[in-house]
Amino acid sequence: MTIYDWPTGPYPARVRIALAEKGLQSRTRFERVHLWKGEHKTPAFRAKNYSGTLPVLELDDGTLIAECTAITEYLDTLDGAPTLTGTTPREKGLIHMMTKRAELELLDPVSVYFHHATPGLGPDVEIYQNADWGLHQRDKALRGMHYFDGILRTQPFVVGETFSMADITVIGGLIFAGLVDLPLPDACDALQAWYATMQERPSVKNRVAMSKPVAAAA
Ligand code: GTS
Repeated sequence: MTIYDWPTGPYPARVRIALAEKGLQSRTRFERVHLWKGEHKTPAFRAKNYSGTLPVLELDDGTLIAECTAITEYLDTLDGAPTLTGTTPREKGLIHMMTKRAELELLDPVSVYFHHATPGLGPDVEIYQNADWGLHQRDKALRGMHYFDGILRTQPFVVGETFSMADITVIGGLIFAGLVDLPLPDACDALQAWYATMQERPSVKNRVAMSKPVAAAA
């Protein structure tokens, strides 16, 4: 299977982390789509993903799956043994809810802040910007950090006792926040401690290097 992405992108990071957690790297090839050149907005790429965003998974039969949640669910059930999206109906419901909440309250607002209230991907790609909206979303993201800090004060992971897609989504939000110099508030010490632990996971640590070409044998 092929992943179309940009190695340092926060949304691509979510799928890279999921691939590593599932041990699926060796079955995956990466195709780089140059975000800063706007390659994700070309008609050719939009034919793969109408939304013009990364990442996109292409299966060997040509099936295209966009959206990090959809790709993660596909990868997680590929071997029939889900570890990231829950096994019981209760777990599945909670993980889906908290993943969506992490997108709505943290990751997507940071992304809107980047695209609207900073130069974003540059004038050729950012054809419409609204700085007020971007700053409003930055404040929403900061409130989201306080929310997840509260969650992580009483439990080791975003959904209880087990690492899941919801943790990966919060990690994506904090990766993006780091890239746009949006520091975690001092008061969010539980979130800071959790993130420090998450960054030690091999899946998180090695996510960018995952797609580096292997040097040819001499
Ligand atoms: N809802 C989508 C998903 O979950 O896959 C959002 C994907 C998304 O926004 N991806 C970013 C993108 O394509 C990639 S990155 O910013 O994390 O690298 N952004 C480019 C743009 O122009 O919106």
